[in-house]
Amino acid sequence: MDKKQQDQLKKEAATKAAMMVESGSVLGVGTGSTVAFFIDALGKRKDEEGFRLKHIVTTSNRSKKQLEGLGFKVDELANIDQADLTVDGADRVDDNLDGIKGGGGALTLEKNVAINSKKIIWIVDESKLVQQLSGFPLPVEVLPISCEQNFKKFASQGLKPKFRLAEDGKRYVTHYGNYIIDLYADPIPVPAGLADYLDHTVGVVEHGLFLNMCDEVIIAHSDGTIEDKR
Ligand code: ABF
Repeated sequence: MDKKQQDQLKKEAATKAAMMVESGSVLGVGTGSTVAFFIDALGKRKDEEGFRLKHIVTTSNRSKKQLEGLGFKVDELANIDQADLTVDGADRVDDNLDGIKGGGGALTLEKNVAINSKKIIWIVDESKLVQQLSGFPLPVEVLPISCEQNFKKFASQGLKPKFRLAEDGKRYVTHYGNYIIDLYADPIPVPAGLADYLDHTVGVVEHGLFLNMCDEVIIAHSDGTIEDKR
């Protein structure tokens, strides 16, 4: 599938999700190229008679800028109680609707928005679907103060860690001033076990395993069909 075809699939999934947003609701908007198409489609809904959103929160400055460019006012997560619906992308989704997210480095805010959402929809093209979470390194946001120790721990566990690098070749620094260690152990045999290990590792801020969180995945298939998986 070439990029043009993949973009078309992303756009189709994104447009379907945009039509599911209820006027007057509190909306969470994620990050990524598929979500960028979702934001464009949301912008078209602004022209609908009476369509308005009570609040919008988002998971990255990139999405915030795109939303504001379309005339939407974006709030901070701390200023709302819960989102009625959050629409986001994902790097991999398995048969249980568990996912790997954070390829774009926004995993910490993504998970904080997700956990404070009544409903979560992921929008993906079929290339993201896997039977077992695999095929994509697992991002782990770590505090700089103990990153070397944690790197060694991950290596000793056979998790094949690599510090994520920015374009200048230096360590990528997240919005919160932390580093990201990507774990290349593949596949992830027991996602819940690894998530529990990471959740209890001092110095880990957040990781990209989003388990038992997603309610529905809208999948655009290369045969032109759009699948709603719940
Ligand atoms: C975001 O969606 C990230 O978690 C993930 O990296 C990204 C995938 O975006 P794309 O649609 O560009 O593949 O939420």
